[in-house]
Amino acid sequence: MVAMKVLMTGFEPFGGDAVNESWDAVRALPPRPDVEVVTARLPVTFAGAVDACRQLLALHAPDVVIAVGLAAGTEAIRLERVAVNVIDARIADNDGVAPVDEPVVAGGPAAYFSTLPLKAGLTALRDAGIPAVVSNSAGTYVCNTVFYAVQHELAAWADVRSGFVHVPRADVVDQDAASRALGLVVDAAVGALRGRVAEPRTAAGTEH
Ligand code: PCA
Repeated sequence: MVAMKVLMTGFEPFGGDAVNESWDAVRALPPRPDVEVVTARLPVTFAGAVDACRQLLALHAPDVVIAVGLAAGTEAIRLERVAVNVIDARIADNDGVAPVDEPVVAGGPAAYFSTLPLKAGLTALRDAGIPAVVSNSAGTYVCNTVFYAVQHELAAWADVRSGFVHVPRADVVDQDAASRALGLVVDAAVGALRGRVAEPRTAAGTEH
């Protein structure tokens, strides 16, 4: 069987933190059978992160792309459903840049959905005892920007699954559990591409 290629990214620290749990979780990803995983650490800058992603996609032509970021203050792994075409930065990025109400891609669609099998991933994480939710907003900062830019780049590609996962701080979900969770999301995406994983009809919505 031809090995699938997975690109998984985390972020450098930002906002005065010394670490970023997203990169710690990505780099500790347990190896997967029949899957070649390429990992990269992205800068927390609007321009640099998007440039880096475009280069990584062109270089590796991955079958699965999972970008991962830290969502401080959250209590569960967040499988992001939707990327929106807006930047509204509450704090400056690591370049000191803080756009307000600017598009990620001028003239681009309002939003893109994740193409990861969210409900299969959610079920796998919950079955593994890892707290997980489907989230309907990845925010309006660098994470959402990367998510949107990746979905926009890949919109014309066939047979690719891509999306974004936010991890909580390590005192809520430790690095081992976060890495295992990312591995399960990879497995679900690869399984979906191979036609082996069906999306269960599991309700995961919220009223607000
Ligand atoms: N979290 C930020 C940017 C980098 C990161 O890890 C976010 O959620 O936008």
